[in-house]
Formats: sequence, C-alpha cells, structure tokens
Amino acid sequence: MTHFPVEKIRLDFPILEEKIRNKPLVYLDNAASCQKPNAVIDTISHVYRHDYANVHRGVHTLSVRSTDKFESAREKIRAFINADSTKEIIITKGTTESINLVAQTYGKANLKPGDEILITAMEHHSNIVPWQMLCEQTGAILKVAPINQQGELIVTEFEKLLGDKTRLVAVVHMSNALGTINPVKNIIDLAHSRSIPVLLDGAQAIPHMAVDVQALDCDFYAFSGHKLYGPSGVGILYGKRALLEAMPPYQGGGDMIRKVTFEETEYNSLPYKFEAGTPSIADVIGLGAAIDYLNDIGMDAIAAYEAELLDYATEKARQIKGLRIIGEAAEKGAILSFVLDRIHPHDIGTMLDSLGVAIRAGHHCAMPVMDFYEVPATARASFAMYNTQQEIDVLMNGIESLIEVFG
Ligand code: 7TS
Repeated sequence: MTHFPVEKIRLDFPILEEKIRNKPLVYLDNAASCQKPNAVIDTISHVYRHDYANVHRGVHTLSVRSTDKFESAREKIRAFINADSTKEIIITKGTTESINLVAQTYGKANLKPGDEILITAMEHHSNIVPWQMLCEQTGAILKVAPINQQGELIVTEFEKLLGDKTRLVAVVHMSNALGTINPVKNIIDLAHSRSIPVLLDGAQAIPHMAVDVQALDCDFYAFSGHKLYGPSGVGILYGKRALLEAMPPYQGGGDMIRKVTFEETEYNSLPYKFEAGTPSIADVIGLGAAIDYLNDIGMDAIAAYEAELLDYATEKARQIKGLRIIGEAAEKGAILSFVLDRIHPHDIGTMLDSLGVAIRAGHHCAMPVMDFYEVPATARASFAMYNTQQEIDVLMNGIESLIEVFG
C-alpha cells in the first residue's frame, strides 16, 4: 500500500470508535451516507453557538456573520469542482432535489411531445423518476442506453440513441449499485457534437475523485453533501451560467425574488433565483468544512488509496466460492456489490451486523439494475477513505463463516 495516513484520518471520525454489538464498528455503507469528521461536527456546532442567524436578510452582526460564512462555503464548493462562478452553484437539499430542479425548470421549459431524454440502464431512481414525471407532463419520451454484463455502458448503443429528438442526456458519473465509473467525457463529447446538454449525477463520484466541471464541460452536475463527509439535507446543483440564466425558477418564495407586487414578481439573480426559502445554513457551512478537510488530504490521494482498497477487497471476494460479484467494470469506484448462493442479501446484512459490520442489502434504489442481473437485491460493501484492509478482512471472514453455516 502507498502511504496514506488512514490511522490519523480515523482519529478525526469519532463515530469510528463506536462498538456495535460489542464489536468495533466496521462501517462499509459509505455509498448510502458516510460518516463525519470532527471538522464538520465542530463547525456546525460553532455556527449554532456563535454565528447563527438567517442569511441574506439582516443588517445585524450575526446575520452578516452567518451570511459571510454561508457565501464563503459556496465559494469553497465552487473551487472544489472548478466551476467558473459562484453564480453557477445552486444550493439544494441533495442530488435528488438537484435533478428534480433541472427536470421541472429546464425540462419543462424545453421539452415538447415526442422529444427524448436519454439515460442509462444503471441509473439510481433519482435519475429515472424525475424524467418519467417530466415525460408525463410534457409528452416527452425516456430512452435508456443499455449496459453489458460487466456493468459498463455500451457506448456504441448510447451513441445510436442520440438522435434528432434527444433534448437532454442524464447519466450517472459513478453507479451506486455497481461501482461503474462511466466514460463521462466521451459521453459529453458525443452529446455536445449534436448540441445536446448533459446532466451528470455525481452523488457517488464526488467523494471518490477530483471533479472538474469545466474540464468535463458538463452542463449540469448534481451531488449531495452527506456522501462527501458533510451533513445531510444539503446538496449542490452546478449548472452552466447561460443555461441557468435562461431557466425559469423552481420554487417561489423568499430569497428568490427581487421585487414582489400582487401584479408581478421580479426574480432574483443567480444563484438565488433557485434558492427559495431559508436554506440549511449551518449545514452548508459544514459542507464547506468538509471540503477544507478533503482538500487537506487531497482527492487524488484519496482516489489512489480507495483504488487499492477496492483491489484488495475484489481479490479476496473472488477467492470465496459461492460469491458472485455484481458489477465488474474495468473503470470502477470503491463499491463491491455481491450475492451469495442460497443466502438472501438481507440475511447477509443482518449476520454481518452481528459482527459489527455495516453494509447495505437491498436494491440500492436501482431496481432496473437488479432486474438486469436477475437478482432481487445485492449485498453492498462501499468503502471510504477511513476504511482499512483489516476491516475488509473482517468483512470477508464474516462472509466465509456465513457460507459455512448457511451456504
Ligand atoms: N444518485 C446516486 C448515484 C446515488 O447513489 C444516490 C443515493 C442518489 C442519486 C440520491 O442521493 P440523495 O442524497 O438525494 O438521496 N444513493 C444511495 C445509496 O446508494 N444508498 O442510499 C442512498
């Protein structure tokens, strides 16, 4: 293993000291949500103890202070994904809300009956259902690009589905059910050569790799704070400024207006046009602290360490008879989905919990992926930068003893 200060990092995450059923916690459910470092917990606590007031409203000291911290977090988020301007950083509740926002604003304004939206067969429900709802509202048609048995997008088929009627491509950057990292630059170039905008669902990619929205040239990028070592209840929609300027607002209310009369309302400028109501102030500032923390470690170092963890886990898993890995893409992030002969994933999850190991068992909000592999569910171990090889050993030993008893 290359040197990565994992032991030092672990000390920053107080929950990792918890005992679960009298065993040390082995937390391998990071794709669902990851744990929070002291830097984030303390920042949020500090805001409520010292800085808290509503933002963008008051002239009083606390309101100015919380507004400054809130807007400085927006700038940290901008820099983290290398967006051109903070006007392009819309604060939402999470990936789900970010995608719904695009569907209900850009989508409703631009789609006519017969127009097409192109997604892939490995999407999370939150990058399927908002488009289905939009199709119901507009008469547009949802097209789905297929995947192969390794769990990779078949790019030639994807390209064939890009047609005269395609108005938007919406693709997951890294799949939560399979771990597949999609060739998003290639996808974007193919779509742009036909002047079709591309939304990337970055919920899983963002904690595992450096993301540069300008280098990718994506039109929209959606992610959640809680999968990025930050708080839940806050997420981001990045959008290219020209697109966001042209889009109608999402929700109406305070903060998103410049002038209101009963006859007419003038909307606020970007990014506030899309941010109706009081945001999750302390959590946004907490997300800024998560980004500072990650920048100190370095996203490239994190990606390299997690790649080693995944290789180690994959190699161990391949040695277990009766274990089938679901998702073996050549480009893969730190997610290991698997099934065992004759043992239901929920039983795997329950049994591993008795050993202190937290994994997720289920359809992972990607039911079409389960249908494709003809499994009702999978067990999924998903790794974060604070996981270790020793923890993977605990997982694999647990699986082996489970097979011995029930297999
Ligand atoms: N897109 C992907 C690829 C995801 O993995 C998730 C959440 C979402 C969108 C939605 O994010 P949210 O923060 O708005 O809920 N994925 C998972 C998961 O794999 N297990 O629990 C949540």
